[in-house]
Amino acid sequence: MVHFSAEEKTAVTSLWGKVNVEEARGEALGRLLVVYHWTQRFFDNFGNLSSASAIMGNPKVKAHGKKVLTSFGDAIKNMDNLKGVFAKLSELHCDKLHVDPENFRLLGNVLVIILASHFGKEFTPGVQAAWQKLVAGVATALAHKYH
Ligand code: HEG
Repeated sequence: MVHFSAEEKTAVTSLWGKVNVEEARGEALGRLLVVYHWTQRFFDNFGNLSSASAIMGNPKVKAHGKKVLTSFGDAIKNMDNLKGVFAKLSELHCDKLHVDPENFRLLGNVLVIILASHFGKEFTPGVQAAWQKLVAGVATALAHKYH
């Protein structure tokens, strides 16, 4: 189980406090679908995903992106218990959605890139290290119930 120091927790929490989830909602999921286009196959009921601008403007991408980011926010409140936070979602993604867990890592890295571009100098190497650890922990926790 990953362990976060007090400094790492502060680094993650203080940056997350400045993220406007409503504004950023479709950004990470949308970019995942653009960059790693094969991930679109999980969202075949989402309508128009035919171009980068269609994806980024798609209301279903935004709505689902908000769910994913909100779920990240829950993780940030429970960094000592990521496996517990994601136990149910891990079962869902494995048994019902059949999402390859590699995609959780890709999404985490996309999120880190967005934070880096948004926060610039504030996203110091130390802050980045804490975030990379968090997204890796989330991906591991989401993959934990896979069989
Ligand atoms: Mg998943 C549903 C969280 C990555 C594909 N995802 C959900 C839901 C949450 C969630 C909270 C809603 C569950 C519910 O309705 O009960 N997802 C979540 C997180 C991450 C993630 C925190 C972070 C890494 N999901 C992810 C990835 C894919 C994916 C990488 C595919 C590439 N998720 C997926 C699909 C659904 C959910 C297909 C069902 C969407 C729907 O039809 O409503």
